[in-house]
Amino acid sequence: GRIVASSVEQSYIMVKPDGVQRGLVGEIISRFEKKGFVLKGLKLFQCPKDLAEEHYKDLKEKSFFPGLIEYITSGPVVCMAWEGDGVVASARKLIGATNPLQAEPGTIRGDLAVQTGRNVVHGSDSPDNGKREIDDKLITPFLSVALWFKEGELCEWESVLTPWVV
Ligand code: RTP
Repeated sequence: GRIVASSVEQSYIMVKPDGVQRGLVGEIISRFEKKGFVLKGLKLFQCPKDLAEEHYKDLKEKSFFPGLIEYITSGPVVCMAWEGDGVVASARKLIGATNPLQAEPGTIRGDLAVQTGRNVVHGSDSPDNGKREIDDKLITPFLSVALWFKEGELCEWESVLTPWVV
């Protein structure tokens, strides 16, 4: 297998350890499936400390950083690559505000969580970060530096949603 450079927007969505422990994996996947985005990568994964630190490096100076790293590495996460036009911004809306108490009902965090430090899911905050987190081949064609997926872990496939949804 190989990582196929995709011109379509992708968002890295991750069920955090609390979401896995609480049995919310199916519920969370279901929301992205029903919306009409296309799943290109999926795995259960124990995140090592150095990867958690790299993923959240912009938050390094925050007081909550050590607790955040401990949380993300405290048990397996579910790593997903979802594809579609506008998927990054749309996924942020489906996920809801960072603080689940401020997240609207109907969003994942609004429906399923109460604490910022246990907010069950991550979504890329920009298309460029989607590439950094899933598949960086478009930015650096000869060197894959994507954070969460390796060669052969993404599938290039045509969904039957095309052309009815996508
Ligand atoms: P994410 O990256 O996980 O999708 O979350 P986000 O964009 O909504 O929020 P961000 O500001 O990037 O923060 C990343 C994660 O750090 C934890 N956090 N804890 N205790 C706190 O005040 C605090 N603030 C943020 C959350 O798990 C948040 O999702």
